[in-house]
Amino acid sequence: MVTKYLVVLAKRLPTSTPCRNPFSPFANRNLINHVRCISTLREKLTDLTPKVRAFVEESIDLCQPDKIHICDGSEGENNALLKLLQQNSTIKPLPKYENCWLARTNPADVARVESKTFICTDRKEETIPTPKTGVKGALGNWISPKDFDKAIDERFPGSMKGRTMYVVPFSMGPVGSPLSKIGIEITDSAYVAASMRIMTRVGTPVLNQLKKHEEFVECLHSVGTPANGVVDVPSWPCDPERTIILHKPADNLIVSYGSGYGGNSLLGKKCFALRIGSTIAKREGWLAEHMLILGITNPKGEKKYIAAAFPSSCGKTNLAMMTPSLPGYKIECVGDDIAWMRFDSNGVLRAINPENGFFGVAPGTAHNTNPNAMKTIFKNTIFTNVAETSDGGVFWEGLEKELPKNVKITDWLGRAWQLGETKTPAAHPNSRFCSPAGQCPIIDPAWEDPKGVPISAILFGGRRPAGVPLVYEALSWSHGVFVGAAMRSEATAAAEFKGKVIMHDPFAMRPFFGYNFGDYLKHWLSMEEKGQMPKIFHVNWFRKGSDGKFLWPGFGENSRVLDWILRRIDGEECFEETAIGRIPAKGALHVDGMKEKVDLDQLFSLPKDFWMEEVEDIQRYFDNQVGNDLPAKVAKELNELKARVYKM
Ligand code: GTP
Ligand code: SPV
Ligand code: MN
Repeated sequence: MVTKYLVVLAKRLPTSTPCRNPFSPFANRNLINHVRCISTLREKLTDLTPKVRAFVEESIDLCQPDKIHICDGSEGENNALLKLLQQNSTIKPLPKYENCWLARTNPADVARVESKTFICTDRKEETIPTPKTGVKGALGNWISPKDFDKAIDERFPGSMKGRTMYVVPFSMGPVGSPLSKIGIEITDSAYVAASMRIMTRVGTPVLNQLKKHEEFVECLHSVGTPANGVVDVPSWPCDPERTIILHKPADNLIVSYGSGYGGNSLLGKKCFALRIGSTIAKREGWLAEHMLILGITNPKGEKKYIAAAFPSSCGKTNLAMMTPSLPGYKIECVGDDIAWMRFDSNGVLRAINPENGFFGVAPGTAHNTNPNAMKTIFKNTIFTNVAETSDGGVFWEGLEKELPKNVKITDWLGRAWQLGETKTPAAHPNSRFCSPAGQCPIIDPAWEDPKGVPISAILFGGRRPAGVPLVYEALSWSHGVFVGAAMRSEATAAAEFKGKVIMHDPFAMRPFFGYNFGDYLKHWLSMEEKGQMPKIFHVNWFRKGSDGKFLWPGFGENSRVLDWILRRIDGEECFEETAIGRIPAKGALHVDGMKEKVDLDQLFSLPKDFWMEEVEDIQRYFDNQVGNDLPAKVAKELNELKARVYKM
């Protein structure tokens, strides 16, 4: 069934065209007819600005879709997309909530695939540092221009046959803000079109903006079809074997094939806002980072903004929406995943959240951990790969205590699942909610301020089960840059890694660098010359005791750490010097009134043998992965840390 919203172009076709209904499912039966339809359509693309039109036409030539739909971003259009997705069984309604939907993917398409993500530059060294001979690089994947073209040639010709091509004009950041950037995503996935509408600002206002300034990032996406032509899961077509995600910074171009999931397909997010974004930021002198942005008001009514980089699935959404347990504090959310930061004319570092929604990890989200997320996600939300309850709701690990009595659960694979019985998880560990940011009850009043918000502190952090204290402060900007460079974290389900291995993830950007990490470090170091730099801290909510349990309760209690950080920003002498940086002085961390008794000695202990190994590991990592691209200042910071650790 074709609704009026899916035929915006057809309406404008003269009735005497050779193909009377180019949107009919049968229009493509006859190839000549099809070509005529498309060429007729082409004439009707005249509303588009020349560059957009050229991009759409090229994509039509390459992918040969049956239909084209230019997204206007309207409510009606969204309803039509959702209806179509239901007809195709890609989503089903969740009647327990308001306008909420459950999507189940092909089980082979559940997370980002870092091993198949490439950056294309003429020279390899522009993209990745040269690893030591015999060592495999782990700071991104490079592809040559020749292989880039080949990868496209092998996958895209005819990839949209029988499908609709959606043209999604989107703005990263408020439409028209000088800090915002525009993209056009061409996709054959209605799920992607519907999700992009939540995650970014889409539609006609963006096309109008392009009439003023025609610059945009070209994003081409196809879920593809396996080489043997067999689509395993018709409701979720994809081609996991041949999935590839390509970026060409020199052309502001992103090309993604084979996956419909998350960062692989919602191209505004990691591909544009981080990988292409970081290359634009380098050129223009600003920062595009994998960071949440929060506003925090202390009991005296003083408000500051903090940005924090934690690797995927390591707590950004939770911190950004936190309900502080410490009395008198208020947290407001600007963004939960990406920050674009630049200096204003007064030398103040200001950040915007380029996104418009949250693509958040579902498992672990509950009233006791993240009540603000719970108040955000039960309307106008697309859930993906969570479990389903017989009363038309959702379920995932962490919601056990909130489960109504007598409901039956169906897991993310569609199988019956029983609490306490079934051994496999009900929801996929990387299952997600996709919700409009404006629905968050604590969204910051300035979250769409085109000027951005002033940043007073930058936090780095990760999952470190041993050795790394709850919080420490860097000694200087360059020490802070070193701390970011030396970040490590336990692998999570957000990408294809298996097991709890501790991986290096500098700046939480390892999967998202758009250019050589050594140059990225130089860029960060150079920021100091441009304005007032925020203080840098490292936090770790995930240290474990000898019993294997977390030593720190986390979530709302993390406000106690933010309180100490704010006092440090204000210059309070509430710290103690250690070999690795400044930690709270005895009694300086406000732990009064905590429900759980916390072993602060363990939480802040700095075992010498652990740190001796840690500095050696960082040295090895820098030697193996960054080599000659490591800035001397960062090498010097490591040497100084080593010297301090040896003296511990
Ligand atoms: P991406 O969206 O992948 O970038 O992840 P994220 O960094 O936003 O992580 P998120 O806040 O979604 O948290 C991921 C998981 O970590 C969830 O299961 C959370 O419940 C859990 N988590 C978050 N904060 C804390 C914390 O302070 N302590 C503990 N123990 N777990 C936490
Ligand atoms: C992440 O992996 O850091 C995410 C999810 O935020 S995705 O959109 O899939 O990249
Ligand atoms: Mn993320």
